[in-house]
Amino acid sequence: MQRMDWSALDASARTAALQRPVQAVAGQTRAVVSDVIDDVRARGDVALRELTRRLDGVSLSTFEVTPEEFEAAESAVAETLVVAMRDAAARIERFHAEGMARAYAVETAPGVTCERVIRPVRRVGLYVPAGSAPLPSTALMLGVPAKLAGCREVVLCTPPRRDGSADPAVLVAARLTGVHRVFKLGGAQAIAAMAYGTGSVPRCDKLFGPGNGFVTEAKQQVAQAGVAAIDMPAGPSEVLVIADEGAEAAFVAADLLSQAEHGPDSQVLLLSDSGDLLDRVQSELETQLEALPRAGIASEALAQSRLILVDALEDAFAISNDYAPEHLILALRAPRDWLDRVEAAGSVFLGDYTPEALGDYCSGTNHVLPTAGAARAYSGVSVASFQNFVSVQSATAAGIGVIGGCAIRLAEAEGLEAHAQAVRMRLRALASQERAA
Ligand code: HSO
Ligand code: ZN
Repeated sequence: MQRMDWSALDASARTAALQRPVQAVAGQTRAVVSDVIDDVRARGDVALRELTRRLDGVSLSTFEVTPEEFEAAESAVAETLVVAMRDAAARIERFHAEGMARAYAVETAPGVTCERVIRPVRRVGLYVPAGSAPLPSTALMLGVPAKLAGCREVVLCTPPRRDGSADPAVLVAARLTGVHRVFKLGGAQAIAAMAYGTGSVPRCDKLFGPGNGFVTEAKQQVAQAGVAAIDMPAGPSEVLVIADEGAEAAFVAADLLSQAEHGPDSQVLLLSDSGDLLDRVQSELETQLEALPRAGIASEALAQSRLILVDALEDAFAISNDYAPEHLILALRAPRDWLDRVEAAGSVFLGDYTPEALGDYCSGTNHVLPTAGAARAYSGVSVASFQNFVSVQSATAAGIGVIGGCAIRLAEAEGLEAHAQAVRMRLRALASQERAA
């Protein structure tokens, strides 16, 4: 853990303190991913079989999860977990449904109506990682909004295990949310399959979900090629905690560790105006870390973490807004009073009893969030991520009579005569109809 005093740092030390670990997508990763994509594109399922054998160490003749496999998964998953997933899905649905955009219509001039109608993205591809830990919660976070949007075909890929099966909890979560088809495919090959389509995997219009460096790179490459849209560039998970003197050190440490255990490249920052709180958190981190099954991973992440002393909480918010964390925890005595100061963050957690883990799993908000500072301009996944907004307009004869002149003047200013003509022609037709009448 690196401990620093913000007021003692010069500008370049401050920049360095907020630097995320460079996601050096080595040129090699880029090349490997582009080879995989080309191969899947050219040889479809044959390539998928070879790649799955080589990269996941398992020979599969078919990839799609069968009804029998779903049933087996259902009996393999403990009832208590099924209940928890159902419970979580219901709250995620509640929150996301409430935030759905609505269609609307407004008369912008007499006889001119402008509308917005909403259509689901037709075919969407969800990626649920299973690398260091299978994440059934991610299947819920993607499956629920896809269902609310009404996507016609929801496809999900998750890597096969050595024995050729998929993680049963992921399958149960997928079924719970109404995902239509699940494929046992992982890595860049899964992304390529959903982007280009193969004999067995349908081509998807938009791809969603987190993944390792290869998955993220593959998403970026297919998006760049204009083959499929993607939700957002998703990097390693991160949390920034702002805590005051009165914060519970054990709680703060536990939150930092729950982020750190995600991966060695997880980002963990703590800002406080109390040196005493920082001391207490530091010692809590040491004790709690020892007892964690994933202590190895967490301690690697913690080595990169920073505990920063600030002169005043206002400074902490300024730093946080520059950093734009994926998760922002306000371990403050009056957290809501500070909310207006938050300009950029993926998801905010208020007070001592709102750990990030609640949002990760079951409070209702989404956990697929912008990382690496993308929160400055991107939002987390929502129902809108699975929808297209289409504008519709209609003008009556009276309507074009009211606003036609406006269009003609702008078209003339732009030197676009055909535009002006398209309007003038109608105005003339109306004038002659009127004369005839
Ligand atoms: N904190 C992760 C999501 C997650 N946590 C899944 C547990 N499971 C990124 O927001
Ligand atoms: Zn998490």
